[in-house]
Amino acid sequence: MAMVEVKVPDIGDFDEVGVIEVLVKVGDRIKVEQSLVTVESDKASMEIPSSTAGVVKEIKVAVGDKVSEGSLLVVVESEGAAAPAPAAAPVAAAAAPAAPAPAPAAAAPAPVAAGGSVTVEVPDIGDFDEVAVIELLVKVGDTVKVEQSLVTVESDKASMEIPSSTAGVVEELLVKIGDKVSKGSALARVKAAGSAAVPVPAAAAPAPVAAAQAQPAAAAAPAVAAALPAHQPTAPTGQLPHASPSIRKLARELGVPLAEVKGSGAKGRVTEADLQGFVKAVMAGAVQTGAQKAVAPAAAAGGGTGLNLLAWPKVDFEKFGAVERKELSRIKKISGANLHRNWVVIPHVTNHDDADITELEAFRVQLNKENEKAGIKVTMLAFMIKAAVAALKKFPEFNSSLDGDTLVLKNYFHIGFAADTPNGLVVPVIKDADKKGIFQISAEMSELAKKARDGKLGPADMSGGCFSISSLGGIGGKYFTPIINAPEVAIMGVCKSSTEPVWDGKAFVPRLILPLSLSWDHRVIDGAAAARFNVYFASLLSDFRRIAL
Ligand code: CAO
Repeated sequence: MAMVEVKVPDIGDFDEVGVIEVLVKVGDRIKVEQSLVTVESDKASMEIPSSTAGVVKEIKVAVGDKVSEGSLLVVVESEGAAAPAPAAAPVAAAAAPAAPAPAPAAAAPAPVAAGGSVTVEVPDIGDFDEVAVIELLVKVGDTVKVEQSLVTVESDKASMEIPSSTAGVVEELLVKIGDKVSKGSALARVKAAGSAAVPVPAAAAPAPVAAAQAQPAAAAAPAVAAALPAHQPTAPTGQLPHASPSIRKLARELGVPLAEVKGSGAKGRVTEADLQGFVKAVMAGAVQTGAQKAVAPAAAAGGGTGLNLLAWPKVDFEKFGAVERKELSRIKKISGANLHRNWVVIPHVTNHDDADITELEAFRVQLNKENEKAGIKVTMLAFMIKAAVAALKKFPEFNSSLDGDTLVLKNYFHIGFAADTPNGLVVPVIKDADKKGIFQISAEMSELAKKARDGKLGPADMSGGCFSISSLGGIGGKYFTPIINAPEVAIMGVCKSSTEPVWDGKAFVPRLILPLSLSWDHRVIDGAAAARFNVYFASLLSDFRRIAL
């Protein structure tokens, strides 16, 4: 058994390229041609294979290291011939799965056509001959820069993006997906930028570079697993996602775990639209990345923005006693994902205050007595919905949503109320509460609460809310910190009223006190405004006549 140093072979234009994945670990038994690391330039990624079969004894590179031809990658205890092979030779002989980046040499001649149009052709792409176009990266009308990739081509071992030799506007695409191209094939007609089309001279033409291609059958094919927001390569899982270098790069920039994206392109290839769809679904809470599911997002290496959390504790509960396992309800899964996002994304602050509802409660009881026969029961929540409308009118920033850096101020007053159901929490919305009286609000609330308990609420019943109230008053408690129901910017939490001694200036008198907890988004609302909102809201409940002022 001999120790063999496996080094980076001649990889053409790949010089000082970053290692983005280490695909093996110490102790792994590897074959000749098995990929060891993935490196990446700004245009392409490539896997570097082993020239030797054996057991990995040492790994000499880490993610982030820069490597060039001759850089030492791993030390392998060879299982073959005892003599260690010289660095470049075995790798070259090993028929690297990723074709080495061809030299740019003869760039697309880019002849100038009449009217300033340039035909961009396939330059010398080395071993790539009669390769299929698998992706069109631009469309007619797009403005392209020099070196911007126009198409991706693919051989059976690698994929490569072919860049434009000319800046300008794409007038016509001369290839379609599936076409076979070789050196000199016309790719696109580009109306050159500026008055005259100046083709890039051959020597200055950009070099297409090769990209490692998925080897689905290979045992050691890596998975590019990343967590939003940080990329964290993981151990090989057996399947490298099919994607062009630009898509891989975009995925890494966005922190998208490419291995989790379902590809809609040929052979399951991940397209830009697939990536966008995945990101949208994650942001909407409809999909969770593997890392999110594990509640341990990978930390951005030294970036300071990742949640560098410990892995979620994995406990063998059965060891301590009998347990039962119960799948979360559909509502819990959906509301949980939404609450988690809101809690993590929104800088919440909660202000607590009290409202003296002695007179209002007496009025409510009297109203219910008078209207017993009508069958509509009025609870404190209906008054709070009206008070919320009045407070939103007085403090309009509480009736808003953030849209990037823009505040969307609403001129309507739809108030949501949290309803507890056997399957979990839902928030039906009383629409246009400003136009409705206490009885109508009470009737609608009881109808919506029944629908909620029966699991019959539709999306229309729960959308469009401006502000929410979460009342635990029927249950108990003092104060709590409700989570804002995004994209709303504030929520009022209410607990059970109780009779308390209150100093009236001369003596302690018994008063009915309602505890209020207002959570607000500190990106939109300031503490002083929140305190004023609470004071005003409480003053309305203390003397409901003020609502008419
Ligand atoms: N203080 C004291 N008593 C209160 C009260 C308060 N703040 N609010 C309500 N009550 C009383 C009511 O008057 C009623 O008493 P009676 O039966 O003697 O008349 C009793 O509590 C039950 O009220 P209710 O809960 O049926 O009615 P509501 O209008 O107050 O609330 C609803 C309706 C659907 C919001 C409520 O049933 C509910 O689901 N609350 C839970 C909301 C929740 O889970 N929030 C937490 C979200 S964060 O996880």
